[in-house]
Parts: sequence; structure tokens; C-alpha cells
Amino acid sequence: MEELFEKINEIIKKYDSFIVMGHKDPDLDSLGSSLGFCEIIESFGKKAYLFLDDNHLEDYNKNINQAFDKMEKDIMCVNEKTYKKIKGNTLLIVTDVHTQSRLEYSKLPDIMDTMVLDHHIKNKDYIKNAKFFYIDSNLSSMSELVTYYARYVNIEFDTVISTILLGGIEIDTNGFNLKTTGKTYEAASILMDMGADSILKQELLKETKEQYIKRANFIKSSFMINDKVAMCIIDRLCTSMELAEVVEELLTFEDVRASFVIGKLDTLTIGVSARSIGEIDVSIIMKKMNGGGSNSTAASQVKDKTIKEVKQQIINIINEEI
Ligand SMILES: [Mn+2]
Repeated sequence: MEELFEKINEIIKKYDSFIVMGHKDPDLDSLGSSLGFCEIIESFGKKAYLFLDDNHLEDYNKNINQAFDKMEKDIMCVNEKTYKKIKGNTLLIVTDVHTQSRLEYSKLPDIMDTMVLDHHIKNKDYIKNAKFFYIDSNLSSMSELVTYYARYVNIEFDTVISTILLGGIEIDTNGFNLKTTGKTYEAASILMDMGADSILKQELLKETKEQYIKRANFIKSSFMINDKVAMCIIDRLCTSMELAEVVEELLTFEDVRASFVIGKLDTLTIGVSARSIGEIDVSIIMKKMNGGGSNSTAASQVKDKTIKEVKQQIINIINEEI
């Protein structure tokens, strides 16, 4: 990672101001890594702004609101209007997302120099005119990356930011399971040393009873397509994040070695999210559906097909491959 950090350092030195942006409907990994980049940039003596509408925090989810509530320092935020006031040569840093339409504000990469850093599976709608583009889909989370970057530039985060980052790792690995390596635990240890607070982390990770029940209902409707593979169909509009939550939870049940969740992302697009505990390579199946990913985490998006057809296509491929 040191080569990457050196490269990012070099890029940062070329600019005066920075906007750091995560994805729409931010989670703790998106927010934590954004805050982490802001802190690191400020340690260079430069100005960093978080792209988030802090005048309308009520539009964001509960976890993000709580995190902002606890923040010890004032975070400089910009939104669609106020970013124009930023002076000097400005770089947009995109973290935890690389799909242009999933950005908090999708127009910015078209009018600004952009650096993209992400750990999701590369999508066709990636930010094409980025000056610097880095994806490592084996990486647990952007929180892990930013923690090592902080160590590389020798700075420490405060309690709240380290806690958000620790929560970010926990969410993205589904509790230190998926894509978790020794380096992931080490990142958690670095964050604990910086002062991450496990009580605050539990508060930030709490979900509402309604969220729990909604997810439990999807789990209830899931079924096994053979003795190893579970599947769930979400027959309504949903987000890719919801697909990920359900597909990861399915993996925690007895006998389930791989899981697939199918849902409607918009009126034309069906999303498939796939996970495996490791022995079944789900990326092989997703690649056959024009998607991609790694052994244990993969996804695809399908247009012009019904959910039923997508379901049958997955079952057919699995019957051939496994
Ligand atoms: Mn993430």
C-alpha cells in the first residue's frame, strides 16, 4: 500500500483545496473514510471539505446523524451550492464509490479534477474522466485503507473519527467475516489505539426494530436452491446496499456456503448480489451475467429481464458450475 500512499501524497501536494465525497445514502465506511481523508489532507496544511448537506442532516440515515452529533470538531461541509465558493486549484476525492450515478453529487467529476479510491466491484458506470483511479475489490473497506494511510503519514484520528472508521470496517466485513485479513484486524487495533470507543461504536451500529424486522422477513422468504446455496428475491424497488445486507446475512446460516439476492434497482435494472464463505467462487457465476467481483463477493446488474428470468439464469449457471 505504501506505493499507493506515496502516489496519493504526490497528488495532494499539487492542489490547494479538496472536496471529499462518498456515496449516496452514506454508511459509516463512506463517512469514516471521507472524514479520514479530510484529516490527513489538513495535516498537509491544506483545506478539505466534506461533501455532505449538513443543513439537512435529517435527510441522512440515523447512524450518520448520530455520528455527526458526537463529532468533537467542526467539520467543514459543502453542498451543491456552497462548493462553488471554494478557492484555489481544487481536487475532488471520491471514496467508497466509483459509480458516477451513486455519488452524493454526480456532476462534480465532470467539472473538476477527480481522484477515485474504492473497494467495490468495478461497474460499467465508473467515473471515466478521473485523473487517478484506484480500486482494490479485495480490500475489506475504505476505512481500513484510510487507517493505514493515516499511519503512513503519521497522524492520529480523534475518538469519534476512529470509532466511525472501526464501525465502517465492522459493517463492510459483516462483523470481521467477509474480506477480513490479518491487516483488517491490525487496522482495528490501530483504531483502538487511537481511542476508538466500543460503546460509541455499538451505538452507531444500532439499527431500528423496523429495519431488523424488514430484513428478517426477507430472510424468512429465502430458500435453498441446492444443499449449499441460498437465494432471496426482493420483489420491489431496493438499493444495492439492501441487497448486500440480506445476502451477507444469509451467509450466516447453517449449510449456506454461498448466497444470492435478486432485487429491482430501478424499473429497468435488476441487481444481483452474491457472497460466498470462500469455497464457491461466486465471481464465476456473476461474470457469466456480465458482472464481476472476487471469490467471496460479487455482483451484477441485468437489464431487460424479469426477476424470474434472472433467477432461472442463476440456477442454470449454478447447476452447470457447481
Ligand atoms: Mn465500503
